[in-house]
Amino acid sequence: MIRSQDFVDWLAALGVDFFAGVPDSLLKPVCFYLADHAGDKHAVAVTCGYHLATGKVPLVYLQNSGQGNTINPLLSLADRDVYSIPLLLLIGWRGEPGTKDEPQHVKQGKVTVRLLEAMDIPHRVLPPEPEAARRGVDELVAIATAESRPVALLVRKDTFEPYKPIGQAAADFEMTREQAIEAVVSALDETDAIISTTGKISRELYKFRDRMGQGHQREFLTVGSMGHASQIAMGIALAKPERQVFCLDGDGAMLMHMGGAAIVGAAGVANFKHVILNNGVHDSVGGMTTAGLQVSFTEIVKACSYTEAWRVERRDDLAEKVAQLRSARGPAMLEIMVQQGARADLGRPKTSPIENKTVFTKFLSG
Ligand SMILES: Cc1ncc(C[n+]2csc(CCOP(=O)(O)OP(=O)(O)O)c2C)c(N)n1
Repeated sequence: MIRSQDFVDWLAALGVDFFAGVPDSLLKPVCFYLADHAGDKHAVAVTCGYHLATGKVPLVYLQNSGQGNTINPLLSLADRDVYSIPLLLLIGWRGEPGTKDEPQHVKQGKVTVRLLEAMDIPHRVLPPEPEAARRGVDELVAIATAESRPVALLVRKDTFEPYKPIGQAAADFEMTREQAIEAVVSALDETDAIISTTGKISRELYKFRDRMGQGHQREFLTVGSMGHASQIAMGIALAKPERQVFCLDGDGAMLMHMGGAAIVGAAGVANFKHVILNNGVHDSVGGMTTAGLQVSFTEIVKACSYTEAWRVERRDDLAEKVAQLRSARGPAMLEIMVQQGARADLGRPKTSPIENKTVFTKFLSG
């Protein structure tokens, strides 16, 4: 396995000293190491800017599910046919054929290499043996530099040694995310629909329903497609104006596609109710910091024409706020500040996405 510090040192020796991206669990050690030692920034275009200002080759880290998000800046900005910008992509390869992974990773895993080929991006798998890995890094950075183009390293599970972060101070909020989800869901009506975001929020919702023996028909678990839950909710809310539609969102997911708030606000969807569970981290992939505690989601959505937005920290205040959210004319939002972390035995949905869709659409049509 590779030590994150060695990996970053090899890159530094090649002049690669700027890093940006969205974390992935396969890249957890290196993401935390970078957060401790290099700060955190956001993805392809920011690295292109860094290159323009320095001439250096920056690194972008991402889960392969983020390939779609990067296609546009890679092909219409960094590509040799446009501005020809050298970048090193470090891609966590979830759903690699032959490995067992969650349903949302299967298709993406199959097409990861084909997408890189279609985009004409030289790539290789990062070997776990340090010497071979270093040679691979050297060769790829040499190609990126000589040909002034993006190149990619694919990272399999257990390529990096675990790394214990030093610089992350967890926010000290009273509620756990699980407690907040239970309080929100318990206050809803039988007819209300819930669209939950990617990661542990959906897993905790699923577990809660299991524990209560309530079935899973009232929620759509957005297991992949991070950042898109609110738009799914908006589509449903528009089509089913008689129903209250709740989106359970994370701060990381909200930040990833925050433009959605403007669409929701401008459309004035009265039955759209947005709940943001803000822990200031990407908890589901290990807890790397987001900008969630440095922005005001309530001010943002109000500026996007949501009718109401509240922020709640205390467990005792939550029930009243959920009731207000439910009865408000939307689009309205409740931001709930929650602790980082989840229970150790948190499971995953036992039903498939298609089964989820089938029972949910039946519920919606009822
Ligand atoms: C495009 C993309 N990049 C990365 C991931 C990996 N991923 C899954 S959940 C998650 C974190 C979500 O953070 P947040 O919305 O704040 O919710 P939390 O996990 O903190 O509850 C990430 C980064 C992904 N699913 N999609």
